[in-house]
Amino acid sequence: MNNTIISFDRHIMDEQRRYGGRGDFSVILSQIIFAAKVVAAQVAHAGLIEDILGRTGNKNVQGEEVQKLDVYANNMFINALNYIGKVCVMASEEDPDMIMIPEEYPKGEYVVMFDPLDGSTNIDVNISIGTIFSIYRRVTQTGGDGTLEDCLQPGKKLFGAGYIVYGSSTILVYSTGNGVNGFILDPSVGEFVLAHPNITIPPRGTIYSTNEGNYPYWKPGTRTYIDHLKSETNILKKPYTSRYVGSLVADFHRNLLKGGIFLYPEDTKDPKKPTGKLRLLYEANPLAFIAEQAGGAASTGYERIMDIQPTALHQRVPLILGSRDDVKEYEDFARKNL
Ligand code: AHM
Ligand code: MG
Repeated sequence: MNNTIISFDRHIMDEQRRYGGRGDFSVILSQIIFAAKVVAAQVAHAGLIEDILGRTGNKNVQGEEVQKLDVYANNMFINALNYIGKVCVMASEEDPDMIMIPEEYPKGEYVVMFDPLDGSTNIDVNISIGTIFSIYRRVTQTGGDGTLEDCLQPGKKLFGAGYIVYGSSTILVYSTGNGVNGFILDPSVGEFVLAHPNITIPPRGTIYSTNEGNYPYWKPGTRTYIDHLKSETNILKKPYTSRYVGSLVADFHRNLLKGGIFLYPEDTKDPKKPTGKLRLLYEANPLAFIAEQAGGAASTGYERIMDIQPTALHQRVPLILGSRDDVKEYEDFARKNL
């Protein structure tokens, strides 16, 4: 029997030996892991701690209600990363502006962005939520504070990305551009251990995940596509299965392992400004990176997510994500828009 358990640290070290790389990056990842473990512990107790579960009454930059656990997670990730001397600037879905590194700490070579607690409307109903993170190399000069230019890089410049799902177990999935690996937090030893090596997403799935309540607001191409998936004339010759958790990380994670397509397409609720809901920097780009690394695809319906040049920190995009052939098929429907 082989007793070797591959811990996250060991995996990072193996990757560094195989592909080269600087220790800086593993320091950043270790800090993210530390914050994630603390958040996982808080999430597990959220039902018991009224103080954390209760709402703050504040609204976040998108005008949505912020719950205390979001604020807690946000602070946790900021405080785990701001003093290590490896990061020059951060940005979070929960903060309207860039998060600068305090004056007393050195500024590093990397930019870190995160959605500290994705799926926050699911916190108080005991459904999986998660954290999404992305890491870029800075493009401005070494030494000083990072700038907006460092934050507004297209996804194709990503250096690494990943997510954590706080669910029936805590799962970490990440990539540094050499494939995708998944780890489970073993609570008895407090370590993430390799559980899903070299994840690849099936090229075609049998699941679609979308908030179908938005059907009346969708463009004709999206409606026809979903009708097609539910028909017996699609490629499977039977209706796709519908699965929608409402936490992007959880929906994506399931589809990554089983194959499928996630859609938050543009809608016309505000006819003057048709748009998607999800954020390019904190949600779409990191998951697009993971999807592509696993052999899948990510698109707005019209263009590759990772090619988009961001223009604002909180820019929203339509997001179609998952199995390659399914995403491609959606693009065909979107283009015809019939
Ligand atoms: P959040 O980051 O504020 O939690 O919002 C993002 C979430 C995603 O996790 C999920 O895919 C989507 O919003 C669900 O939206 P809807 O309730 O409109 O279906
Ligand atoms: Mg989110």
